[in-house]
Amino acid sequence: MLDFFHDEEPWQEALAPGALILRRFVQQDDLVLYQEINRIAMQHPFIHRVTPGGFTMSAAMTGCGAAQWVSARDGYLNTRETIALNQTFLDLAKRAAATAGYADFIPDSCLINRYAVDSKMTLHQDKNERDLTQPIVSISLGLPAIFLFGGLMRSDKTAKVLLEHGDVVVWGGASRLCFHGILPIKAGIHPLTGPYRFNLTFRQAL
Ligand code: MD3
Ligand code: FE
Repeated sequence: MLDFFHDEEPWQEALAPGALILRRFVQQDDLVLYQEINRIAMQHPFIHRVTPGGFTMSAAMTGCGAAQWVSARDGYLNTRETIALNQTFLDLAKRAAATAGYADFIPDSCLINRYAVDSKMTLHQDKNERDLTQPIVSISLGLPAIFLFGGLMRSDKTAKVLLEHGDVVVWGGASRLCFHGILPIKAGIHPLTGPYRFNLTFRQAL
């Protein structure tokens, strides 16, 4: 949605080697993205998966594309009928990756996380994808979140980064295996998404 009162000129922030924040990159596309999330969720409702430690995750998950992430042990599986990655999603993810220097990013899957107030994501690494030379492109919509960005060991110190509506981050190269997480979402109401934050991550999973 183009909104002359609230739209800002996008800008970039280098976060770490291989990690680039594209602030407000999808600000104009927020409505179509949100509508597409809802369309996907009608077919594949958001579900709460269970961590390897046996804890139910507070963020709910759905997705589209070739495979869904099931668990750290099982990795990516095609457990539900495939919903094709639509062209809008693909174009945005590839444009973001190319902007960050990954011209040959070929995403096959999109995971969608939904955070209600107080939902969080514990520090973890994403390493179930087959080709770790491919980056991950993440899109934030709705309520803001404080993102924790660490190093290659869980015990490494973490930096806090605020991720806001319309922000995109490309994670590749030396950042691809860094530990990361999301602090509990603070109460609020976003004009588009209400009491939720959504995060879409585009990946080449298979
Ligand atoms: C850094 N999601 O789905 S997106 C996840 O906001 C996940 O829902 C968070 O971590 C969220 O796995 C963070 C940012 C992100 C995604 C993947 C990364 C950061 C990353 C992979 C490697 C390094
Ligand atoms: Fe992750």
